Amino acid sequence: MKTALITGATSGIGKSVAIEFARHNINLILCGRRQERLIELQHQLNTKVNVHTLCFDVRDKERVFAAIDSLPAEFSKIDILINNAGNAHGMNPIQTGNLDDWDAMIDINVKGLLYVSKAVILTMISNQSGHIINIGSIAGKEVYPNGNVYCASKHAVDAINKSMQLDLNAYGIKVGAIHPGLVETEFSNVRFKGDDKRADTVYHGFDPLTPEDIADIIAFVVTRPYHVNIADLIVFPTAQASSTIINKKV
Ligand code: NDP
Ligand code: 8X3
Repeated sequence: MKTALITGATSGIGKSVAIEFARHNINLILCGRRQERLIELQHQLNTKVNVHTLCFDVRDKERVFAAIDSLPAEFSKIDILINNAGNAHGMNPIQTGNLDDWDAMIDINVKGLLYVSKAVILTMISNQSGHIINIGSIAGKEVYPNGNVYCASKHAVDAINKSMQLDLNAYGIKVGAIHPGLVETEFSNVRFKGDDKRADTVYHGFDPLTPEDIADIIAFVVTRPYHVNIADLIVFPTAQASSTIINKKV
């Protein structure tokens, strides 16, 4: 049986990937900061597969390496890494952007992804195998008004994904990115700092993607034969044509 480490497994896309992977008999290392949610999901899934939880903030590099070092032997061979933890914080024009929001997006979406990857890649290299999936975004392929630093962080994920493909090619490690458009999760609640009414309007008037849609695609990606690597994939809801062109019915 394979083992997957999923960051951001307490909510949204990461949580749905955990549930979908359990259906595919993939053992799970669930990561996030909200311990109670990790434990709840562990209880939900551990009748199907082995589940271990790691509670850490991806910004804290010592904690990242210590957490991955602490894995019990049966979880220490990580076959699949889902680099999913991340969020947008705020949505302002560049001239009025909040510096703490900028730090959060760069520190979590970019540096956090790098720390976790480094810790896991070392073991993948010694195993000469592994599969890394980086969750980018359509915001990593284009920019939109007031998206500035979030878009920059996801453009960085796109570049890191491509760089990993080059650097890890010699080790038999698969690397690919999934770039979703609008997925209804807690993403906009976080972006708008708990203004749930504003968050809801993002997904009004059309059928957004669900986190289960993305999990279904990720399960397909990780179950391809070894010689097949899905390297870069943009996924939109049908109503979406770009970050700003959405066919809303209201
Ligand atoms: P959610 O807000 O529902 O989930 C975000 C997850 O990231 C949570 O599990 C959260 O866990 C974790 N996380 C956030 N900050 C940290 C941190 N500092 N340390 C550790 N974990 C952290 O949003 P989504 O599921 O939508 O987002 C998942 C990924 O998908 C993100 O990278 C996002 O950018 C990307 N994405 C989302 C889209 C969308 O429309 N929703 C579209 C395209 C990409 P906890 O708070 O417990 O730490
Ligand atoms: C999340 C999608 O369009 O809000 O990455 O940036 S968007």
